[in-house]
Amino acid sequence: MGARLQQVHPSDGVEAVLAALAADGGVIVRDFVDPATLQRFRDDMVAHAMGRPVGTVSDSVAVQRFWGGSTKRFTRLAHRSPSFVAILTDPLYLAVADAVLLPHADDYWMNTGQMMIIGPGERSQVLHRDADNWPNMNRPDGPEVTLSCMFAISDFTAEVGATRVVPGSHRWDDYRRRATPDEVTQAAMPAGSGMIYTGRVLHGGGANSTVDEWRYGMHLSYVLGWLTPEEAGPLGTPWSDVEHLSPTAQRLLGWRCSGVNDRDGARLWTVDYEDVPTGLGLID
Ligand SMILES: O=C(O)CCC(=O)C(=O)O
Ligand SMILES: [Fe+2]
Repeated sequence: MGARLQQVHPSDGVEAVLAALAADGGVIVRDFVDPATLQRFRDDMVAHAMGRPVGTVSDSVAVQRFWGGSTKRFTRLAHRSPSFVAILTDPLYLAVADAVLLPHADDYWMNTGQMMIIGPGERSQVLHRDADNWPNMNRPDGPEVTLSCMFAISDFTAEVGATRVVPGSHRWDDYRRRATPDEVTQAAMPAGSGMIYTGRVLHGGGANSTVDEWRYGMHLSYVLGWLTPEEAGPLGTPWSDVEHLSPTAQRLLGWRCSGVNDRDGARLWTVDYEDVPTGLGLID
């Protein structure tokens, strides 16, 4: 039998997600986002994607290849859609992140929330591990540093570029090894599903062989609180965007400092920012 990912439902509970994640490095959660939130978020993303260019402004050929020449990407999702925060603070996703990341840090925060809208004609992305962002962290005996989910905002099919995944590759002894074609599967799933995956599993965007369909994917990842996230959260989501949000959402978006549970008094990511009420901002 070829490579495949397991599928679970939120009602199966966090233990079912963790078991599949431990075995395969990735797991599809069906009906992850409720239909009303999905509809509102998709409408906001379609509006933002309109008129946006494909590709990247970077001069680096490596970045251009990774980014995709026919793919639209953008971040600042909490700023662009009020519906984003419900997904960011989803109780099941946070329970999985607690189990995977809290053994290695007092807290974690958003790494990035990024739309990955793969357009017609896009080639498949290089297979990679997201923990590559942090040098020396991506190794077989390394700690879990990041947890990601690729949410299907539109239906993910093989033709439209569903994420390619190599189940079990997080458990390989040698991370330099390349996957053989029969070890690769695709996270085909209906809109509203999400594929949760560890930073140590090989994966990459799929090729879009359609002539006129765009794959709306939303990558949302968390990273240990003592590592620098990919996205500069507070620069993209000003205080006026987050002041009415819960402390959890503020922390995930980088508006609270890291290490607050650490009894030795250490703090990371502090600032003395006068527009933020004392006790609520980064100094808390
Ligand atoms: O678009 C996808 O399905 C995955 C993209 C990805 O893994 C990345 O850009 O890091
Ligand atoms: Fe990735």
